[in-house]
Amino acid sequence: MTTVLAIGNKAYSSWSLRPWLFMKVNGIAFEEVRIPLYLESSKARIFEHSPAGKVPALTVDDIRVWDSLAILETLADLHPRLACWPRDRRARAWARSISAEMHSGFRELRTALPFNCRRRITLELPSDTLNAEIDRVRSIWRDCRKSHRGAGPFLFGEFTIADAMYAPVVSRFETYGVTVAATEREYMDAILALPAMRQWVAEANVEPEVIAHFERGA
Ligand SMILES: N[C@@H](CCC(=O)N[C@@H](CS)C(=O)NCC(=O)O)C(=O)O
Repeated sequence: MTTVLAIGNKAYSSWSLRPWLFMKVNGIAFEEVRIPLYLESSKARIFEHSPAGKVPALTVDDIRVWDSLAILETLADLHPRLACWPRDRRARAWARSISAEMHSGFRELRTALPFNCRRRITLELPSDTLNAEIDRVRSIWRDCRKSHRGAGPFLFGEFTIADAMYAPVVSRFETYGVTVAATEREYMDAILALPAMRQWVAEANVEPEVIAHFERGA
């Protein structure tokens, strides 16, 4: 099986982190093609992997899939033995709902807190909309952890696609110093302590590219 995952800069590409982290945590072997974004040559290189012209994109033999959530769903299809989604049907519906909610919403969070896992900055005067989105993420984490506390440190106990979907937000909360309560902090620490997450950040730290948009103040 030939598996190739095309990703953007590790420093900046939150969407790329989702499938990359999921595959690493689950020991799914793949060839990584890192395409630094927003350079003269970037778009043409991305189109070699994705008709949408965006990363991440996954190719497994003759299967081509793009968009992070579609990639994660395809990995669940290809690896039915892995706990890609929670095994319990009710928890699975819940995990799918919060994953889709993250995928299609939280616009203000994305705009006001651009992903940049290399930085440390203090969030000042967040707007009401941003505060509401932060509160929603925190309550998702709290509710999931409350129900699955005995089963492991992640949202549904074991690491699932839902955690891959929320890992970039964990990074944002960490880098922008968002204030969280103890349960939420525990969850963030579990994600940040994953060897794969540490590897992503370590590799981001040595990337030479700097993109001004992602470096601006919050
Ligand atoms: N909804 C898509 C979003 C993908 C996306 O916006 N990727 C950005 C990088 S984080 C990108 O490829 N930007 C480069 C470009 O638009 O040229 C997903 O989940 O994969």
